[in-house]
Amino acid sequence: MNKKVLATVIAGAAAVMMTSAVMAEEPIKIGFAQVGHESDWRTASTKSCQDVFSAENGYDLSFVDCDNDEAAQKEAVRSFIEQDVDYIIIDPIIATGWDTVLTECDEAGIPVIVIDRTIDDSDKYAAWVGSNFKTEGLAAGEWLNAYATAQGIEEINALVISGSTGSSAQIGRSDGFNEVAEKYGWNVIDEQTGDFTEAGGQEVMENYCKSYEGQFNVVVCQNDNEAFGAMTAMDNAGVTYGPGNDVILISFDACTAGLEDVKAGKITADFECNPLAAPFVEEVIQKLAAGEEVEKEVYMVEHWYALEDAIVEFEVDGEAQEMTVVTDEVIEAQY
Ligand code: GZL
Repeated sequence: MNKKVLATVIAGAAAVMMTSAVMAEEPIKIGFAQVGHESDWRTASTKSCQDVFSAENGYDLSFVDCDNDEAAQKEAVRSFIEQDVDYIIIDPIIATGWDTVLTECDEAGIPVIVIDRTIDDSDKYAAWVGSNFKTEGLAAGEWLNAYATAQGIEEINALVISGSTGSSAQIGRSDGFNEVAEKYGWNVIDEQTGDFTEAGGQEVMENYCKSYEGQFNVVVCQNDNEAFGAMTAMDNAGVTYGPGNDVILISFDACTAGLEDVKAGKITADFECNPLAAPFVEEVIQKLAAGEEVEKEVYMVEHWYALEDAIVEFEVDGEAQEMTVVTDEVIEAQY
């Protein structure tokens, strides 16, 4: 069952469960402080929440797009406390600086659910639903080792375009990939942030093409939108990428447009980060409402994508990894 269908089924089931609540009670008030609107991934994440926490499903959603501004995000959370919402959802722009405002939520008796990125300096929240970003980074590194070996590529000279500095997605993906790079003695020439945006990816790649002309054979973009920008910059600089070309291009997120670039032979491997977490957040809220225990951490299921020729066997932490061949059907079913 593909992601969209699964999310719909879960949302539908939840809607049925909530309908009775809707018939009986006031809408459940939810405050959601979203990172921003920087990427296709973010758009899908926002839609997932707005689809699930809708008026028809018995919710009153206060949504704030914090535009990648940490101060605005804290302000949004405090506004939810003033509105006396029933639950607060936070996708934390960066992983630290949260204990004070989470203490205020706690004192106001408002449960907080963290979605997607993590909060690393406080545990004053009911649950977190998201991805293991370090696993994503490790998978990208171990895949690269297996693929390069299969291709007879002996030397790896990599450039990294990282995500928003200090976000757990950037920290995890960098830590994972760099751990593998060290293990195999690769040369990671440079790592600069593209802030998870297409413009950021293009700007960094333009600088890389000037500073490191002819010195690199791998580019790692920590999300698809950065990869789109990097491809524009490489096109303009006459650098070819994709299987059999100058550069192996690796990306994360595996959004629909990213998988289209895999199928077109531009991105060689795309490591998914699943944005459709809202149905699982709703399950947490329903359990909290029923006074039930909730898991502190809920991990999303994710896949690693490539074309047939780039499907190789590799392990992460001793566990064999499955890869998914990108086809039109896979693209159609993606978020
Ligand atoms: C990861 C998420 C990241 C995506 C980017 O879970 O926080 O932020 O990888 C998005 O596309 O900008």
